Amino acid sequence: MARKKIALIGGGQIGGIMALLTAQKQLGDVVMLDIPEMEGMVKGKMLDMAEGTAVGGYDANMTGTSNYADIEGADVVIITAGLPRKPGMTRDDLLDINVKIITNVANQVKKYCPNAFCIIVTNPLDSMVYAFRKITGFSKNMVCGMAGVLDSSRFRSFIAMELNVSVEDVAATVLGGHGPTMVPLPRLTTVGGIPLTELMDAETIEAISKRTRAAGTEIVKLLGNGSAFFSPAASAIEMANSYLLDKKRVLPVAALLEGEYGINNYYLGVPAVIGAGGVEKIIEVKLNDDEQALLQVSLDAVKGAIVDVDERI
Ligand code: TXD
Repeated sequence: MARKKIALIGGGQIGGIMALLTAQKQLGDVVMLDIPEMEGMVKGKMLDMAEGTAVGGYDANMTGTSNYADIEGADVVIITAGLPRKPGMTRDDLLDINVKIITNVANQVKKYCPNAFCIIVTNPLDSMVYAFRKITGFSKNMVCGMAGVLDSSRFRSFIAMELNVSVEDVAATVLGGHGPTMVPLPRLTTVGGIPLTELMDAETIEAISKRTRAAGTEIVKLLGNGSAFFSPAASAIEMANSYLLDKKRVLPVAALLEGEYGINNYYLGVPAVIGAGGVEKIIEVKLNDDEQALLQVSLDAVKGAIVDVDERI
């Protein structure tokens, strides 16, 4: 069987880690694309990685390019092209510049990879994935955004740290938009099958939820120049992995809602099954009134950004 082809659009911080993880997991060959001014950088980065495959013990062709013809026929396209946040910026501050970048990327992906499973990572996430879908017109199963896997990974990690247990045993989901209004769901979180609410007091749970909502900003402040990249890269590759291996993982992803959760025509984070059909199924969880109200607040925040996108494309 021929190797799969994974195209990474944007060869910066997240792109670099994704390329390495893709090769290490033997998911396929990697083509990393960036703007012409960065062609040397991505060619160098990928050559460096290719030269490490011998010691890493994995086989993958790893190439860098600024020519879209080189991504032709990719099975998966993961997009991080755009600017990241600097301290003091919100994700929405990136909208103006990143919507222009996503418009350009979407037109090229439409031309060269019409059958790819597309994962958008660029911020502001929920509106960039909406913009990408609007421009490409791709089927909704094949376009989704990465945010919930990262947000729930942060939530799970903080819970594991607090309880001093393996993070593997913490199952959780985070709904809503990728921003300060995201909705961690402690009521549905379990640790080794035991409800979190049995193991932790309400105050500690609230403190962990709060830290989760601000986790990206915490990293932006510490780094001083850019945003998180290890955990976002691992999260996007987990989604690609589930698609390529038809694992049918249940993962929180930004998916196009058409009536689910009472929401129509917006991308928002919800649990979904990711398999060979892409976003195969959105899972609708019955929320209580408080959770539904929080989801509504999150949706309202995303709606504002969508108005801005619709004005621009
Ligand atoms: O959960 C999430 N979705 C996120 C999203 C978590 C963390 C960061 N998230 C966002 O991902 C972040 O706010 C940014 O919008 C993207 C990419 O973050 P990264 O840290 O990888 O940014 P870099 O290192 O600046 O890399 C971006 C690359 C850089 O090399 C640019 O030259 C390139 O994008 N770029 C382009 N590539 C192709 N085509 C165009 N037009 C283009 N413009 C810039």
